[in-house]
Amino acid sequence: MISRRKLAFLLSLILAFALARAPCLAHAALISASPRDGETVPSGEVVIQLRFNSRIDSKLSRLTLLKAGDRSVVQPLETSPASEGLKARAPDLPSGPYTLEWQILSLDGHLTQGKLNFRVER
Ligand SMILES: [Cu+2]
Repeated sequence: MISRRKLAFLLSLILAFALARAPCLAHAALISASPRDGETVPSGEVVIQLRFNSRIDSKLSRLTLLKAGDRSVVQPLETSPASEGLKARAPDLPSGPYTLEWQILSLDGHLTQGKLNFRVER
């Protein structure tokens, strides 16, 4: 028969393990994006909107828009909080391929990042 002390130790191990893993279930994953990856949008102002599956810290999250060919930063994007996500406006984008890189801090303190490509055409 297993002693109480051993049982308590085992239970605390299991609990510690569960707690250590739990926060990682909550970090932010992209659930929708506008423009979508691979989308072609008309030239002019492009409104960028990303939504995640959990709440994020919008002050410590950032979006970077790059010209896909030479990877030059188009301009610093001003982001504003949207519902569980981020919003930004890129005024007057000329035609061409672009890459949007995002780096998000979720409220559990984990950083996630990713990117998507879209095209601007007149
Ligand atoms: Cu996490």
